[in-house]
Amino acid sequence: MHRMSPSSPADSTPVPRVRGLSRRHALGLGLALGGTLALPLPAALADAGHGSGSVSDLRPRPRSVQGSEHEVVLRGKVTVVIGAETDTAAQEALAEVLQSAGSRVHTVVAGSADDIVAGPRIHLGTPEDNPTIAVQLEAAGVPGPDGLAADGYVLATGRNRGPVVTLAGRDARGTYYAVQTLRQLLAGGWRVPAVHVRDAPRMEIRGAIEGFYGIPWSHQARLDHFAFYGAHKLNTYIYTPKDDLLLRSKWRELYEGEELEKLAELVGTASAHHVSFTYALSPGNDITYGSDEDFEATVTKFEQLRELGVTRFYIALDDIPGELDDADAAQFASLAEAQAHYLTRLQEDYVQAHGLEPLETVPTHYAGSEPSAYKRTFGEQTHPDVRIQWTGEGVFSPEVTEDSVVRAVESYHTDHLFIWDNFPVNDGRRDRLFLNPLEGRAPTLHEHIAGFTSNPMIEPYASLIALANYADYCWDPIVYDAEDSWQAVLDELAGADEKIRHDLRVFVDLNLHWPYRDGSPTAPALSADVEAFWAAYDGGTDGGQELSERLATIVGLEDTLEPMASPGFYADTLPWITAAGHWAEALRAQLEMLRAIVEDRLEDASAAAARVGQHIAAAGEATVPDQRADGVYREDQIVPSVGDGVFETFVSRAWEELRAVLPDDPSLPFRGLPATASTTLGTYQDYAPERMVDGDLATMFWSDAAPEVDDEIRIDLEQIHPITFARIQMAGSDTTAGDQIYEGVLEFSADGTSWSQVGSTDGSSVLEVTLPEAQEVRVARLRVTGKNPGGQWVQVREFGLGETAPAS
Ligand code: 14T
Repeated sequence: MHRMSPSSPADSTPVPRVRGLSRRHALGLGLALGGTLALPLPAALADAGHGSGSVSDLRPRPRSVQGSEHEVVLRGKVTVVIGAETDTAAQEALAEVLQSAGSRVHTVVAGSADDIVAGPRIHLGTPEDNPTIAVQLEAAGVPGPDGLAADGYVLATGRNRGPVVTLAGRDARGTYYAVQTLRQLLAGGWRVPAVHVRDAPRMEIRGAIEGFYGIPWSHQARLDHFAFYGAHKLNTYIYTPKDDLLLRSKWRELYEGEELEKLAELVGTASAHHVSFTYALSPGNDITYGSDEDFEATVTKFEQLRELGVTRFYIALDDIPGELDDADAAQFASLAEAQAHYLTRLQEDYVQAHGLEPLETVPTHYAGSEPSAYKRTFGEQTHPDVRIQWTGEGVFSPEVTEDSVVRAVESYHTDHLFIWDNFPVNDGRRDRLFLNPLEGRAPTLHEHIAGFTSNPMIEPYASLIALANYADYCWDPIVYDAEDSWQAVLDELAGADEKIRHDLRVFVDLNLHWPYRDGSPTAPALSADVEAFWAAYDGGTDGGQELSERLATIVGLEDTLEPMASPGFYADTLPWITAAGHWAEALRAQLEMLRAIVEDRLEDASAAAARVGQHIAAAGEATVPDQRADGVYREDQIVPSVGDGVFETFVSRAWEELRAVLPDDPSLPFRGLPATASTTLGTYQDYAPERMVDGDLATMFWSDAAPEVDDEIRIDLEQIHPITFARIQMAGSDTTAGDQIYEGVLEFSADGTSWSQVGSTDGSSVLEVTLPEAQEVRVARLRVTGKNPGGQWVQVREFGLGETAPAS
């Protein structure tokens, strides 16, 4: 009999790493497992024949796994022994697992006459709801789950008048999680390895908050998410999409008809996967915190949800006015005081009165750990049971450190802080997917906070990568290994096929840059191949085979990824997959062009160059849908950004190679005369004005506000030239309007004083003017004559003047 290790999941000490020891050796030492790759199991078990899974494949990694003496083969008829009150979700999940292992399930209630039967048995339940659990654990010599944290469980294999698997939950959810671990151990096969798993999470709250702006997730996506959360041991989903009007602008109105039916199904399905559905209302835009009517309106709304089975409620106070209305100003000294009054009243008179779970909230000032009057009043005056969310040092937090969390807990005067993590949310960069792993959260945060909810992307299935990372991190941050967790979920989404697994990684590589973290990598695998190519090119050696192969793979992704295991991931990411294919085609044409240049076949170079433009134009098509404040869903609004800028930079450099040998080639992108740039607009971050005249379409000027009438962008040629052509390329692409000047006039001047108008904007992102005859010009400006319709800012990729118009 193997003894339980001293480092049971109840204590928080990291278990010793056993990496480097052979599995047999580690088994001999009887070490407990801390979720490292090396496991103290006989290799035969870890490698698991007969189509079964192995302990090293378990995610989240269990806190402790020990070898036991007997594996259990679940073939033919399997008897499941439950208690009268054993969790039904766990029962159903177990029946499904056994059926897909090919077994016939026979369920008996403990205490009935046919308790003892021939063949393999599974005892399922908590020690409280199923009396056979304690008996079986005793026989196996394994301590029960009572000492574990909430959601914990024990899984033990052994023999007791026949082969037995005991699935013992600390509570109903723990029972369900024991089944999830069994499912992973079987992995579609029918052998349960000889193990005792003793497992519990280090964080109590683990999940997602659908809290972004933009197209809310579909009903089906939410249902699919709940199944995924159950399988990955995530227990929380907070419903608060910013563009569900009945949550924010029309928060006092009740749900009706189909909307209500859908919510009912969400609540039921969440609970069938042991996901706690939390309903988060955002009344802050027009509420009077001290008003009885608004309190009643809140309660009436919550009651509608409580009738559907919701037991967890939340008030979201982010992104609302910082001032009180007149009625509140007469009653309260500050916003924090007014909010605390409202929250406390809800907690005491509604939540506690109905025996619900503690109220949750996100304050109006939800970022930064430094003390403030707001945070102090909010924390001190809100009922101490209320759970408070916080986003880290910034709205987006590249790092969340232990020091920062400790300070935040103090500043908010709360014992119940948990993190609203703005990762991988992309509502501020809707052209991007963030497929990089969750990183930068300290391994000790569970000592100070209750947990994490991830604010995901507008694309639900593309967000599953990050969510699996959160599942693993929150379960045990001490052993969380971002790379390992990320690789595991990529394989899960890809499925078993090796080619699909490989190709999915080729795609994911193109979507790794997270702009909120300095030094975040840009398409690292593609970049390495591009660098190797240029090194060989510059060195005059043969090279670029890897790049060619990678580009061929990227061109094929639309087909090769189609049968991947997660069709939702494929559908969500298809605009980016397709755009990547177009970029790869453009680069392939340029590789041909470069080869022809090197071999001095200039006609061939020119012919290859002529094919590039169409692919770049195709990559610039707006194919991503969007939804803005008007609540209307529209197809084809946004140009997907893929490749983290690496494609664009390659293209610019390749054109320079062609320009060096064929300066007048008609395929060359127009390039303005050398000029300096300036503007009356402010500059966002380091998107400086000179980027409009650097000849690089991959870089741009970006204003830090919407333009006013008479604002301008200007270029100066430093001397007079005869000019017949001008082009201004604004927004993110030549084909789709975006951040740009919507109403403006293009004016030329020879002296910077007297101006003549030569053109005006028409709402598209590119303004081109060809004059019938040359004009003497030193300075050109685009001057704003009217407001931008949606208050958009201004981006300018290039602003150029030419003595002659480009050929095409
Ligand atoms: F309450 C929060 F913790 C929070 O993050 N609120 C919003 C959230 O809905 C949004 O998805 C997220 C990411 O864009 O940021 C918050 O909203 C913002 C943040 C800004 F920095 C809205 C405008 C901003 F300028």
